[in-house]
Amino acid sequence: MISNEMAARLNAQINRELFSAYFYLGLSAQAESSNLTGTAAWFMAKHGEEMSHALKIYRYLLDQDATIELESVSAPPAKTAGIMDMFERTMHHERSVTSAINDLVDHASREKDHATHIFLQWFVTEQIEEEATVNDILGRLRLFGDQGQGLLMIDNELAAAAKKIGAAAAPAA
Ligand code: OFO
Repeated sequence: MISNEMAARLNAQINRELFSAYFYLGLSAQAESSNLTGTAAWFMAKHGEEMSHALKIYRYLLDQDATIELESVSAPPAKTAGIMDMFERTMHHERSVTSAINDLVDHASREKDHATHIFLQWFVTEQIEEEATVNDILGRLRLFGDQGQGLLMIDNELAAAAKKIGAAAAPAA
């Protein structure tokens, strides 16, 4: 059993994860419309990951006998100005999620809620990995360029990375 306050904060995080999924779905659509099929696949894989994050918290709340409160999900941002803008927005977004996760961990500590504190460690680690990945993509875009051959190479790399995300997310046979 967790406190009502902790449950409310985790419900708000479900909403943030659902927004993240929506955010990536929007970017996937924009990338596909620009013929960046690898980038579109990568954002679609991220969409799936974020849905799984929302469901992880959903499951935790139910296991803790807390109430699920689903709120409306905000619209994703308007059209971006190309691949660099997409990943800059992604970086900004992931940093804001990291900050929200850190606030949740702080609150679990204040409440001495050890179960939630342990549960959230997975999200802390996930955010480190996500920020590092996006930082790497941005670095490669700056190095090789966001047009022509450089863009084609990065789009191909993102296609391969999307397959790996999909394989990692697939249930074991
Ligand atoms: Fe949910 O992993 Fe980042 O946002």
